[in-house]
Amino acid sequence: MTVNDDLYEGVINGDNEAVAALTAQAMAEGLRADDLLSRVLIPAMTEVGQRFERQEFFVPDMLIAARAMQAGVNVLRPHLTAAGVKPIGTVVMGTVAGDLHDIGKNLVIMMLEGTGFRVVDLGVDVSADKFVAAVREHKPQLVAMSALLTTTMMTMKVSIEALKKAGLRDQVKVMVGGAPVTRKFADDVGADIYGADASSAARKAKEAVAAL
Ligand code: B1M
Repeated sequence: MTVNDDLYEGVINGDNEAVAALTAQAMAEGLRADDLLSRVLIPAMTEVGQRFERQEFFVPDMLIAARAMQAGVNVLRPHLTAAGVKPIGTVVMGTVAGDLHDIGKNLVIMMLEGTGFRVVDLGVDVSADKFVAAVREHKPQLVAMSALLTTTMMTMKVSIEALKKAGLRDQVKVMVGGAPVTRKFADDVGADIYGADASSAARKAKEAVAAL
């Protein structure tokens, strides 16, 4: 078993302490933070989802795996975010109404911060009204919406329509992403940017803001 194998198993088994220690060990051995995320931690969560679908795992198992993943992500955070750099723009980000999944959102935030954005994190279960109020208050260049459920992704359209109704849509770019979201869906709901994963989301956000 390698450190990566132990880490993968640690996430699946929800072993917070082992995941934090093994992530730190892997970093000390010279592994890259983004590689650990994309090759070990995220695939472990994918396996958790597959076990849930096969009814081998239940909601509490997903929850403890999510906490373990977060323990690893917390170790990686300083390696993924840029400190003390003048912001290249402001992003308001949240997981949409009815949706409580926040691991992907938090990773996208870390990558956006690492790219130089100031990010206002609205948390989870963010209503259209809350997105509108945050745009009025923080005057971001970009609004970023995450959804993990097929039942909640349509609220992205509701939030985009609310921005239009408030007369704010022309002032911001809108980026959408999350496991069920596709490029076509992003176009259909009237988003400007589709983010397939955290690093491409940050890259596309930077390009979009540079083009303003
Ligand atoms: Co949930 N859950 N869950 N869950 N959960 C899924 C999403 C599911 C696919 C599992 C499955 O059946 N295989 C399934 C959804 C099915 C569907 O809609 N078709 C599901 C379900 C059904 C549910 C409940 C309904 C279960 C129940 O109660 N019966 C319930 C719903 C609660 C709610 O939200 N109202 C529920 C609850 C939970 C927990 C609370 C237990 C927990 C979440 C804990 C937390 O987030 N703090 C949980 C978990 C952990 C999962 C899985 C296993 C893992 C999600 C995750 O964190 N992945 C998930 C299965 C899976 O996805 N494999 C599942 C890792 C994360 C890094 O990936 O979030 O996709 P992801 O983010 C990626 C990209 O998508 C992208 O970048 C990230 C990194 O590259 N990205 C963006 C994300 N947002 C972006 C935004 C962008 C750009 C890119 O721009 C704005």
